[in-house]
Amino acid sequence: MKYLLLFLFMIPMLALLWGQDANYEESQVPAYVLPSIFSEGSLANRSVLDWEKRRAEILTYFEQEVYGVTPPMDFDISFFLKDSSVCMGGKGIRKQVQLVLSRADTSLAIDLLLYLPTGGKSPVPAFLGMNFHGNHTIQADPEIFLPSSWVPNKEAWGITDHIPLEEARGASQSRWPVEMILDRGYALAVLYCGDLDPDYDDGFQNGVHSLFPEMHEGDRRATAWGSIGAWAWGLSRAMDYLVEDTAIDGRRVAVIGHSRLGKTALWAGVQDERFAMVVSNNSGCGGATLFRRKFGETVRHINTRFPHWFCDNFNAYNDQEDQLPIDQHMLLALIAPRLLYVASATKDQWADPKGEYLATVEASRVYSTIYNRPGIEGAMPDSQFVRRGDKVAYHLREGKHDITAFDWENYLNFADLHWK
Ligand code: GTR
Repeated sequence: MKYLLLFLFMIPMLALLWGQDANYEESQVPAYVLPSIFSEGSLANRSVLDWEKRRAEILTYFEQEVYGVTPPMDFDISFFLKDSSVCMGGKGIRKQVQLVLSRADTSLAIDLLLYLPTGGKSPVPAFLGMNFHGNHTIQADPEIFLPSSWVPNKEAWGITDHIPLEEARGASQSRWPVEMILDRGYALAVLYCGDLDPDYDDGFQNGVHSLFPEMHEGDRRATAWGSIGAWAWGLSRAMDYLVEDTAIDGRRVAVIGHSRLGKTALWAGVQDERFAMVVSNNSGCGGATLFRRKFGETVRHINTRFPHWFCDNFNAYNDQEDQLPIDQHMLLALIAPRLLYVASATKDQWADPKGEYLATVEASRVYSTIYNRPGIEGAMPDSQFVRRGDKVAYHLREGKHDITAFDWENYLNFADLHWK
């Protein structure tokens, strides 16, 4: 009897955890009012200066209420080139660089894997992104270093005790079309997110959080950075290296991410204006979609399953989305006037493709009104489409939650329009 009661009590909790209580009906989306990009009045007649002032205020809301505060730049960083070899039949150079971050007597090592195209003009533009399981998963190449950090278990790859295995080499290669990227004249740089912060809730003891323990102490706890903040910080540290590498054009670097790492790419791109282009692939809740639509994953779902992704203050918005001082169209707007690309997939309803589209349309008003660069507008078609403004683009791909060659081709086409 006792167990039966416990079981009955747990059913709603499990439904919440697995998102079975999520809304997937457009007719059930509540009426909502988005916070306006300017606190008072419309966008018309605002200058770039007005926007820059407002931009700083909005950025503070995201720090204080959503992702947490990033620590100041008081740490040391050094780079060690551990490998430089010709690869892919001469099409590319593979470099592996270790980034060592240190502060007081603590340090953290991160592996950056970089592919440079050969034969074209140098320096080249680059895409920088993070992977979920280790750099060795992006190509079936025995020379890529296995991570020395914690990796998520994955039965399909035989990983059961958080230790990376040889068998996973190339397991995610469909997500990283290295050869196509090189053929198009771009470099690709990747990092493993777990090198920065293992993706589980340990009260912020491990990863880069251990270098900045004071961020989680006393009054600062509620606004301390979570894992998304730590991963985003890692992308900026990779950028510290890329701007030093003379083979890369530091003014043409795109930061890209899929899913939780798409949320991360957006937050990195917002904070670090060295990124000239920001690509969000199926980033969903806490990424490009609007919280207030409560379609698919909601604030409560995400905070329940991933309590370590955002700052503690964000918990106050579980089922209280309308109380948020921001919504995600404002996050996207903070990328302006740099290049912004948001992409969704038809079968990825958990990430709310329509919310991602609407947020992009709203954000693109900053591009069109403040910067005089045509944005994107119009109703959203039901099936696959690509829509480009001048500096903002969006596409909906047929298929599931993933990043595919179709997605990459469109990101490269958009980058070509501006950079080639
Ligand atoms: C899901 C999560 C999403 C998305 C995804 C991913 O479980 O609910 O917000 O980030 O994981 O990263 O694959």
